[in-house]
Amino acid sequence: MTNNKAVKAWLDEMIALTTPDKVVWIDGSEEQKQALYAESVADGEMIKLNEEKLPGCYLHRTAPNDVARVEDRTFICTSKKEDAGPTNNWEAPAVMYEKLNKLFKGSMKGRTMYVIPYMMGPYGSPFSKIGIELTDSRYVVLNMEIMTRVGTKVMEELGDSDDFVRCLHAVKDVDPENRYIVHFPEDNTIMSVNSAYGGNVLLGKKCFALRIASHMGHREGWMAEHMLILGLENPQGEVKYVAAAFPSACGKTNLAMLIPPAALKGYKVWTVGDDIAWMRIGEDGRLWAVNPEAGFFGVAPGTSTKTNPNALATTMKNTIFTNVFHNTEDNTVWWEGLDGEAPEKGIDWQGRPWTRDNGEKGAHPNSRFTAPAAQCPCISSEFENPQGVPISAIIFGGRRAKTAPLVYESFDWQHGVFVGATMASETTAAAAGKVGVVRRDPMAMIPFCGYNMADYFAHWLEMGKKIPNPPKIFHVNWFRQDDEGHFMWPGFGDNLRVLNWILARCAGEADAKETEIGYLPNASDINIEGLDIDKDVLEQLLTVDKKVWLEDVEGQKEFFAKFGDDLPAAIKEELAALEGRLSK
Ligand code: GTP
Ligand code: SPV
Ligand code: MN
Repeated sequence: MTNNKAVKAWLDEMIALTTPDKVVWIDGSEEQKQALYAESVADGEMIKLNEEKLPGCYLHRTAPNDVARVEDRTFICTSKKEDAGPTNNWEAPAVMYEKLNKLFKGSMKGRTMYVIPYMMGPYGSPFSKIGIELTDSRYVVLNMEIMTRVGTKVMEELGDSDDFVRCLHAVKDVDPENRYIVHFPEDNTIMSVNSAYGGNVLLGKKCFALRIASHMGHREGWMAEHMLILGLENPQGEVKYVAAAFPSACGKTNLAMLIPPAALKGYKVWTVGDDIAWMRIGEDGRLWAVNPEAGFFGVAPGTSTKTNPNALATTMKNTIFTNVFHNTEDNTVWWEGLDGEAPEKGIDWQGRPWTRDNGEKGAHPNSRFTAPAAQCPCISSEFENPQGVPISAIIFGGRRAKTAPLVYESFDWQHGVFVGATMASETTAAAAGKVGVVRRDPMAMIPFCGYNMADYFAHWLEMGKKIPNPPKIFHVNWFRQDDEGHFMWPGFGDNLRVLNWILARCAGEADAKETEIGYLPNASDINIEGLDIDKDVLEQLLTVDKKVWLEDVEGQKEFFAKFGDDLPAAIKEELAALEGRLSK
């Protein structure tokens, strides 16, 4: 299938290691894809859903012990431990290769190896990079066909170059004790074994487009970030782009597709990306971004016609649903938070009979849809633009029941990097482990930074010096709660009210008050026309509680202490300055 010597040599080596019965190249054709779906259905790996209501849609269930990313089984294997840093699991490459080679040995015996050449980023773009994933999972192939650009065209783009990321995945027996998601950034290599779930196995996504790519970006002077990209069109028809980093299951897909509230007529949001942004400095001195992905791997629960109608519309055809509820009445799907009443009965995410009142979740909290971006009703006209889009504002945010106000603006780039570096958020079901625990998650990259995070902060600071017209940096929190545990801000479409303030600040057209943590809007600076919110509540959302913030500073210090002398001086400076302002 190829004359590329580097590809052939690597492929031969991996075939010798895993000994598949058959090797099938993925060409990207519709016929091959349909044949694979048909085989998956025949094997019971996928359930074909109602062709009338959900054409081209399928349901897949993973093993109950394999439903989220596994951060404690994820490794960055650089030759020096300090290059992986204190926030990543590390093992010496030679030791890890030996361990993995044992696990992969004969792992595809009796199975088919699929060879998936894929491109991250638009065709013909200076941003784009190529990977080849070898996998024995049809589920992976069919998801990669949606999430990335795959097939023969990619091999043509690669030509005889050896510049591709080598990705090997084997399902084995999904044994959690021997599950490994391993990155060798110095070798452009990723190896994943004993999982068959999403981010652990769709190696173009978090593994390549964030962990490996962040390492590349550090070396090559660009940025790979866990960010959505959206274009906000105002009533005059002008579009401005923002990129926003929120941790997993904290609202990127929702913000990227938001529908403006009725009172704000004439605004429109265009989606460029919902999870990952690759950003470079453009010739005009601004920061430009592309979405390297071609689809959305979105959280299903909570998605409804009220919260995210655009996501829902995107999933109405050609979509793979993973670990959602199977409504056997009409052979469709359901999840908690979807419109209307729950179905009376059906099959839950574990494949067990379920009734409305049995007290169990029908869909797993991290159940997902995989849908082609091109099907999104609000997909941006710039989605395939090889040059990307110019970014006016960068927004950081997380789930904070307390502490963080609705929105604030950093004083400048350096302070903005500090704001990103001190991000914290409550954990969610997107990763295995406890949910709802506040943890520090700088730039929403703690699970995804492919090198020492102290060097990552330094890279951000360095980029700021190199961008003649850098975006302004903001922080938002849609998840503040009152004493009864209710969300104080309506969120979703109404988040546009905050985006509008942000873009007005970028244009120098909005007021703010200077506080210890940055510039905050006055309550009167946020347009609440048509919104049923107490003035008091809005005031509370826009107040800085110095005592609570000083407690947070202690948490920041504790986190930064991990990095020892590697922590950039500018971050230490900002920390001392913040503490000084709060203590006054
Ligand atoms: P990943 O795909 O894991 O990276 O997640 P994400 O950041 O794209 O999160 P997503 O938009 O899928 O939202 C996750 C959950 O948060 C869903 O259940 C949403 O309904 C909920 N959510 C999103 N935006 C808001 C908001 O503004 N307010 C509230 N209260 N919930 C929100
Ligand atoms: C996330 O967890 O941030 C996701 C889903 O976007 S996964 O692809 O599993 O990483
Ligand atoms: Mn994500």
